[in-house]
Amino acid sequence: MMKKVKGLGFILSILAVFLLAACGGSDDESTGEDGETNYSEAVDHTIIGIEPGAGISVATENALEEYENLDGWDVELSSTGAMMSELGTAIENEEPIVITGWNPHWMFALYPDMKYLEDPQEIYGGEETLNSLARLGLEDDNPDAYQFIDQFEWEVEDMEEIMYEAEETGEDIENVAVQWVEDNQDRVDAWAEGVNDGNGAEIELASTPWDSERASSNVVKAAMEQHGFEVTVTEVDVAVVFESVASGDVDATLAAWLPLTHSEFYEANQDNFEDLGPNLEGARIGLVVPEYMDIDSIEDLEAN
Ligand code: PBE
Repeated sequence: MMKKVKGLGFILSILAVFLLAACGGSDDESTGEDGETNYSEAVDHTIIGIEPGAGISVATENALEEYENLDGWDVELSSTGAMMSELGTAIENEEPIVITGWNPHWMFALYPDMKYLEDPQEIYGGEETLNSLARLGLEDDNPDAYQFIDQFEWEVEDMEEIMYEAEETGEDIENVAVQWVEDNQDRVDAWAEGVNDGNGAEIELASTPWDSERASSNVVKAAMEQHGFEVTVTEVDVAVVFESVASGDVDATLAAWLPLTHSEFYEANQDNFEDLGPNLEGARIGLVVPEYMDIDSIEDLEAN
């Protein structure tokens, strides 16, 4: 009898070992019982963002407040370069990641299998335009420079072509922009239509350090310099871009993402600059994930 009980105990303990192994088989706590990945746990309830102060960073902080299902989430703000390198590592290992993404940028050219998460609360707005702003008085002081900047317009694909090439070749964006102007002379000529030679007039453009704005500013610089203007591009924080156009410290900027991304800076300064309208249409910002993540909406993420 004793022996029998012992035997049963032995069998039970073997069973227990198997059961434990089966349940705890995965040391990845983000895999649920049904084998489905809990992406929110897998990414540690963290969105990988870019520089603090960027419009998209401000929007993401709003998203964390407005979406109930993002309760207990954080956004890691550091730099665009750091975010891109985390994205690269995640994609290489097919791991989940949630980033702040936008177009125009080379991220979708390099990693085409990514998607924007639906944003039912429209925290990230819809289609954005990139607008040119001029300081008050530029039209009177230098109507030709004003007209050139006003006539500058191009497409998402143009900007992304420059950004992607700079990324792929390691060449400085400024040089790629100069080359683009040489290769697209017909486009550039349209911006100069009816504009008199600048006769050495100095023009200062405020830009941000993001590749998108480095591309547009350096394209316009190269194009205006073909027409006798002396153009300086000054890279500053995005808040300072708006302030410096409003104060008249610089002549213009091509870098205003509207109506949402830079709305805060726009509204704070809007009586003190002239909005020349879009130089690019079809821009977008939002939360972006790799296609292999089986979710479609920000609301598919789970609170912590
Ligand atoms: N961006 C790119 C900027 C504008 C240019 C989307 C990262 C932002 O302020 O969010």
